[in-house]
Amino acid sequence: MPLKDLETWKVSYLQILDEDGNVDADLDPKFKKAELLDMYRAMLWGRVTDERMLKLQRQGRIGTFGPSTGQEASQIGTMYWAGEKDWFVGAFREHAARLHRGESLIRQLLYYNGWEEGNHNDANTNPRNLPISVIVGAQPLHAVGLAYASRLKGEKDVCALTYMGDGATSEGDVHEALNYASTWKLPVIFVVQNNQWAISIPRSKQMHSRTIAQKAIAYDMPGVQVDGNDVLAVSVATREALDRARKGEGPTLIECVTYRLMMHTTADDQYKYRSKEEEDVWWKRDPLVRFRKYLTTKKWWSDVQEDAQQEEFKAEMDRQITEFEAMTEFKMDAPFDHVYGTTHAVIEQQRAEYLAELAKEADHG
Ligand SMILES: Cc1ncc(C[n+]2csc(CCOP(=O)(O)OP(=O)(O)O)c2C)c(N)n1
Ligand SMILES: [Mg+2]
Repeated sequence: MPLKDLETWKVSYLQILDEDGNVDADLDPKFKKAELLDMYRAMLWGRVTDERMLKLQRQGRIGTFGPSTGQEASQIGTMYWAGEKDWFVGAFREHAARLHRGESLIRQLLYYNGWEEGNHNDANTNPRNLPISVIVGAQPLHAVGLAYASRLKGEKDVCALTYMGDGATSEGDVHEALNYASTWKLPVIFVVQNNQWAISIPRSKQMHSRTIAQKAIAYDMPGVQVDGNDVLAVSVATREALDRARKGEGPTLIECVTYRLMMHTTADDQYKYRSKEEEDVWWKRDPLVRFRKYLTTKKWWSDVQEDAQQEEFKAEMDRQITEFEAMTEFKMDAPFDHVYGTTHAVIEQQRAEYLAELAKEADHG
């Protein structure tokens, strides 16, 4: 049947910094040395704290934790360029991004020990950071609502950056969010961290689409696939998306192709469903290693600086962990505070029963 083409589409891919630390000269964004070093330190802080959290979990000092090792370029390459007024609407695997956005390690320790206090922004935290949220795919709708509200309030230049995994893009909520953002031309950046797995389900069993970036086409918004282990590519895509959003040109979807180098969470054994060999391939693409190679070649970073930085980070981690472990004052009934926006008789009754139970336990020593 002879049909007329109404539109044809393409999906673009961006890589600037390859696995060996070489930069494509034509695409080099030529960021300032200070910016590059800042980004590297932020990625390293994310990595070393992630590794320490895993150890703490194995020692029984924190509860279940979902590591972000391997995804630092996707997280810092996006979050680094966000402004104070922008909304950060993360999910549950944005450890590095959260720390960069000013959340303390103590806050993470609180959260992963089950204290409600780990959900609260303190005086030092940007009030536009939303707390950790484990509901797969729920966050993009929140980002859309916040971007819409910011516009209604007449705020200028405000964007919402929201994060999700490859698995989350199979959720209806994500598509509603994409549709609303596109229809209302909202300043939202959808960051998909395609880390190849949704717990034990590989991307190939999750969707037939060859890319996640192409899902943007259905909503007529720009979508791009980037090497998510290349902080320069992620940065360039993010800056373009922020620019467009601030000019009133609407949302963007950025698919960061990356890999979850560790287990899904500490409650998971990834070798039940994938091989060590597969992981080895991705360790060679480690976002930190290639970035460090690049900085070292430029003579902007050295082994001596690396060692000194690691020492400084270790001391800072020790300090925050000690401070956290000395904390004793927690609000035991905090989980009852936010079930509804206002007090509710049944919840208050349950709160009273719970507190009475705790008091009884305390009496029995
Ligand atoms: C609505 C909902 N369904 C199921 C779960 C259980 N769950 C937690 S993480 C996860 C997989 C998410 O995969 P992906 O979106 O790729 O993110 P990743 O864990 O790889 O970062 C699932 C199914 C959940 N938290 N929320
Ligand atoms: Mg995933």
